[in-house]
Amino acid sequence: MIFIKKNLSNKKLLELYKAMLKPRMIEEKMLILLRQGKISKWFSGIGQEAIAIGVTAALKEDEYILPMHRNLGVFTSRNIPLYRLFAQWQGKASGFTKGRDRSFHFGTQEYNIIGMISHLGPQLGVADGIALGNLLKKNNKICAVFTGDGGTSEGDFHEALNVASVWKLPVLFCVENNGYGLSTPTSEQYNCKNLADRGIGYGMETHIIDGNNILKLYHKIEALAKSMRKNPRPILLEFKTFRIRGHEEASGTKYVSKELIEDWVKKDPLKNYQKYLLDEKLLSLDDILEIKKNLSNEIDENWKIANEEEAITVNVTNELNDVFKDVDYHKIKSGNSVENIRLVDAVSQGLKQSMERHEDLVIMGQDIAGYGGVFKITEGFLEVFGEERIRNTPICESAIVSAAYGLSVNGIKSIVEMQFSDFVSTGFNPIVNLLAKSYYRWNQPADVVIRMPCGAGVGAGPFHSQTNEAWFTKTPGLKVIYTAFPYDAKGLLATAINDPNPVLFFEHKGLYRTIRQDVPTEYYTLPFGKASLLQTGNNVTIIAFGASVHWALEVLESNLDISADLIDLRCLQPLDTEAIFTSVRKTSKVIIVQEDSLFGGIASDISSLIHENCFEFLDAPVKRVASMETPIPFDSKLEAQYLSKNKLETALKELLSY
Ligand SMILES: Cc1ncc(C[n+]2csc(CCOP(=O)(O)OP(=O)(O)O)c2C)c(N)n1
Repeated sequence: MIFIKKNLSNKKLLELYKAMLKPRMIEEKMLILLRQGKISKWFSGIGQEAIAIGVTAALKEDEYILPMHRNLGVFTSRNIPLYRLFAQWQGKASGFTKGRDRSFHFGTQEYNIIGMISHLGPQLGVADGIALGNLLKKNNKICAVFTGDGGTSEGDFHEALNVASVWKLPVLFCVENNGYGLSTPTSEQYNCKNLADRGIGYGMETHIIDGNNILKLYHKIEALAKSMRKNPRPILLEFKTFRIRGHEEASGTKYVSKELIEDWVKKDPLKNYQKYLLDEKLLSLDDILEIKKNLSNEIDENWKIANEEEAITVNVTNELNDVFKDVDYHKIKSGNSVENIRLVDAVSQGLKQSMERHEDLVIMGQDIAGYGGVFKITEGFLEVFGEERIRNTPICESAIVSAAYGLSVNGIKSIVEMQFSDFVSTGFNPIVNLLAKSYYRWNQPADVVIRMPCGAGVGAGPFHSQTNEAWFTKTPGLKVIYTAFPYDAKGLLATAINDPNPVLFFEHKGLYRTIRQDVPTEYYTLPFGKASLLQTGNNVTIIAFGASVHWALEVLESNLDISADLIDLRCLQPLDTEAIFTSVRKTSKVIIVQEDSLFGGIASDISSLIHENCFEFLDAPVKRVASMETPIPFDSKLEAQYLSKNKLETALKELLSY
């Protein structure tokens, strides 16, 4: 292996050596501790250290790095006290996740490191968001994100590269091609010559780098980083290296030929570099002993601290309190002037006023800029707020949701418009795994609102008419709002945007242009978790949300003899259980109507809550009314048959006569 020092000082050369030695020695210790059962799984990066060290050394300390599971060197290079890393691996309080997540699944704003979620790919979109934040702040910073060769097969990789290229985001995409993804060799992972070639398809600068030669690697990345800071753009780097140990320690390396491993052991980045330093007389054998002794002491002392730390205290309240970041809700009252507007106008007005209020708030979505969105909610926004804040996106929900999270990591609020709520399925993973779990895992808020135009009544068939709130209401960490009226939509949208937690904001598109109301013209907020009691009565409680509220109103209008409490939930998560229980205790009969099909919908959970909390007050079994157990069909007659709307009146009368 040939090393060329170019203009690097001897001090820098030695720093790079020590930086590579440190993770190597920590790993060697961890492998022993793993066998003793003192730490859980271990993903070895032995033989790949030069990449993490070279990249981290080339970036500035205040530039974000997004490492993967084999990049211990990123963490050690940022000088995280070792006892904190060790405590993290043991699930102790001095770690970074209060025992809630393992190994390298954490981030730390203190050290500008954003760790991975197990799903690998979303990491790349998060880097896009961080880089977008850097561009918007005009701070000339870049960021680096890692993935393995296996991870490049995920759609997220392709989406993230595409977005980065279209938006010219200063992201260094680092692919560590180490020959295997778990047991799968690269020949079964992809069918192109070099992974770097994939960048060409995205119009991106790419480089192939020897991942085991620290000096080549450092020189190259240092130069690229400088150039990216001046001329922001994404660059794809493929590092050729090899994973000489198993995927994780328990799984071994039976599927890899001994010869191949032996070949790569000869290319060990640390040993070869050490030899170079010895040959150049920059290092002596005594120096090595001394450096190793110091490192070994540091590791042992820190291990002792972590090992002696008590196990995490188990406390239910602590866990529940960390699902959401506390919100300091300020009610902002509306002025006196009102205007009679449609639901669609209320959403648009709410958005616009929040854009004025939060100067760096960004909206992202397909066709939302010049075109104004398919429902024209952001029409005219581009002219007022400019293309940096009103961002048309490529069709890639997953990368955009991940990027929204990255913006949040970088301190910027954002809103993502799903063109139709049905399409959220292709952005599902980052919502339920990245956004929803972030605060619980490492207290990093995901300050993102996802707008969800949903619902039936427009004859749009199985992929444009779903109401899919139940996909999210069951995931801890997400707030779910679903309004039926313009006044609520505008006020609750403002609250959703102020809230630092992830919010799914459902807007029923069948109501967009059919429901009007007097709505304050000025900005105002409404509190989450408060249902609204639309009508009061004594004989039955009707619980509804979204379009079903209007179905219930229609039924009550044509049956004036029915004395009912009508509750519009407005917020599904958090749910106003008090309003529900108070009403049920008064009326003793309850019907819950949802537009979604029955099984697994929120009506089922509300029904259970009522049974558990109000059983002795009930005069009849709780009735759920929901749509058919089929996908929602296109033809208007089929759609009408499918929808729960047509069953409500009969079910209500049956319940009343029970
Ligand atoms: C979406 C997803 N599928 C499967 C896995 C299981 N898994 C974890 S790591 C891994 C291999 C990753 O290979 P690569 O990206 O090449 O990284 P390496 O482990 O080689 O560093 C697999 C299959 C996962 N974590 N996430």
